[in-house]
Amino acid sequence: MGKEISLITQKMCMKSSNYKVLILGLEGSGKTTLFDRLKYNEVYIRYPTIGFLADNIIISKLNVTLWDFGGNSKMIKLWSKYFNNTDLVILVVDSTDYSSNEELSDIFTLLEKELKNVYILIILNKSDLKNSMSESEFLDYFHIDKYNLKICKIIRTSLVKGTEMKDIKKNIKNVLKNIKNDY
Ligand SMILES: Nc1nc2c(ncn2[C@@H]2O[C@H](COP(=O)(O)OP(=O)(O)OP(=O)(O)O)[C@@H](O)[C@H]2O)c(=O)[nH]1
Ligand SMILES: [Mg+2]
Repeated sequence: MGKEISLITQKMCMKSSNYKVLILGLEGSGKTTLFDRLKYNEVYIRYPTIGFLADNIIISKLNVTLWDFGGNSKMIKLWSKYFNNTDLVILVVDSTDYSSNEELSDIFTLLEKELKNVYILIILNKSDLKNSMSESEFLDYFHIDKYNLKICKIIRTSLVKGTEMKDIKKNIKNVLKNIKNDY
């Protein structure tokens, strides 16, 4: 009994001290731009990510290990090796990209299969560009309702301009705090 209580306490401490958040999405969608916004509140000129970046950051007083993966097809095949113990997925979508139907569909299928109990925050990025789709256009165009995904929120934003960052952080915090309360 004592041992069980101590294990539960350990688990609570672990959860409250560190959360694992993955940033996923196709190449060029803006994952590293989001990583930089969350870590530095700045954007930098970046090359396509080879492999991944991972760093500990504080989001609304929560300790988060943020993983930013390269979105090229070779790397996507390796993503699932890093899925263990994920608390939240942030999926970044280029809202001007109407041509990646198949690739995005593969990602939705992967998430549905490998991370079925994990919340997904969708960032509909590049809203500053004129052919950027709205949230409802996105839902229709990619037939999102056919996937069994735990989408907690869709936020349309321009990460280069830094719009909606407060809302993004608030939603990350809300999902993570609820995970802690599940124990
Ligand atoms: N216009 C516009 N460009 C953006 C926005 N967000 C990111 N970009 C640009 O899109 C390009 C790709 O951004 P990254 O953040 O490197 O994309 P990524 O998803 O990390 O790409 P990979 O690492 O190759 O998978 C860069 O030139 C960014 O400046 C945005 O909101 N609007
Ligand atoms: Mg990148």
